[in-house]
Amino acid sequence: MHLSKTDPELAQLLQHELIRERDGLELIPSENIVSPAVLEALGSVGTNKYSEGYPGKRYYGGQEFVDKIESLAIERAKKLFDVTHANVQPYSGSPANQAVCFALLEPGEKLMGMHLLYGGHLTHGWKVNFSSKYYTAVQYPTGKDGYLDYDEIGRIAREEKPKLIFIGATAYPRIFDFARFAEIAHDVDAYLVADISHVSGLIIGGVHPSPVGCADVITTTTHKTLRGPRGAMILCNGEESNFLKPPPEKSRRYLPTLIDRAVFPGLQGGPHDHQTAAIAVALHEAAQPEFKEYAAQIVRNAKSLADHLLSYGFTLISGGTDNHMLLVDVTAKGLTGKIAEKTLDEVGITVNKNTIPFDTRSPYDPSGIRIGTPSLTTRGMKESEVAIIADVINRVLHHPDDDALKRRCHQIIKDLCAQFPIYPDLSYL
Ligand code: DSN
Repeated sequence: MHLSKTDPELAQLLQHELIRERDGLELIPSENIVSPAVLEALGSVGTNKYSEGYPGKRYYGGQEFVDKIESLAIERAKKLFDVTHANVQPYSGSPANQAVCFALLEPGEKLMGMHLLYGGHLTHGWKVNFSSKYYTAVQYPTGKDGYLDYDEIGRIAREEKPKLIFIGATAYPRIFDFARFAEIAHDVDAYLVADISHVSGLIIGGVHPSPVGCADVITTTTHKTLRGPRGAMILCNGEESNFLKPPPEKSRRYLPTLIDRAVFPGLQGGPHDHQTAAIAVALHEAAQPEFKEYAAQIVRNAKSLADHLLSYGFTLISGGTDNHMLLVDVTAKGLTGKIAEKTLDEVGITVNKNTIPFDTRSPYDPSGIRIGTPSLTTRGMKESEVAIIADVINRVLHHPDDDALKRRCHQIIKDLCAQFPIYPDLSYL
């Protein structure tokens, strides 16, 4: 109401985005649809406050309620992930990983992570990112079969002796063997950092193993399978020392203080208190029994989509999925990732083009697309709806130039979305 009066131009744009999300299927695996409660907390008065520091240790006054909000988020995170320390202030996943590197490495020291073009993340050592500009980065690929090759990763680690090893990915459809990575890291005396951004909701839901007990530090965004607002958390175990001074030793023992001091004042200024409030709500939602069923259904839907696409002759990297995402090599169908993304967009299905392991094409027009099920599962869709979606994907990707077919398919997707509405009471006009 206020928005449409104050800024009708912006209100109109938000309304268009709302309708786009309502009428279409978001199948980008890193996206989700937050609850109205999370949305409300995110749009709250928390945005007005400055709170440099941590609960009980702030540099500004007026923190009596913000301290409680942040403490609630911290306690919920600790309980849900079974760790003794949680920092909920990182603005998002990249700053969270940056803070961990800042906490544990000196400039120029060596880190190792999964190669971006094989499914890894920018912040795990990609050549144009801070993680390789300010540190020495070594990258590991997947094996030819699309799976992580733990023997090869161990060999690279022994040869390169990194001080920090990242495990985690943006495009990896299989389970991570955290215990195996812990052995590798232990062998070379490296810190192991598990970036569970993509699978944190699956871990909470009990359908993916947890890295707790294997990794020294865990980072996660809060907006993917965890279904919260944009943001991130850093989780670890250890003792806290006096926050105002560097810990007496830079060791695993004082990880909590090393991490906290790296986030603030090392890297960030004031936390986004509205975001922290919304993270607290999302963690509360993720602690409910229904969330376990949600996580299990995400995986069932992804496996079902994989089975359908395989039956239609599509090539899936690693031959299927264990989690919420599929990586499809569309070149076998005479397409490129860019064409497939655009074609699906035209029928109301949003995916993203993605490189595949050993890709010979450029990231701007790679060989693959990434498809994920967190968002359609939030809408309540199950295997029978997945069958309809798979059929549409199959038909349009076999006939990307058939406009009449695309119009029919777009209507099928719109009708499907109308049966599983999102934010029915919301309007920006
Ligand atoms: N951009 C995120 C993703 O799509 O996986 C990773 O940061």
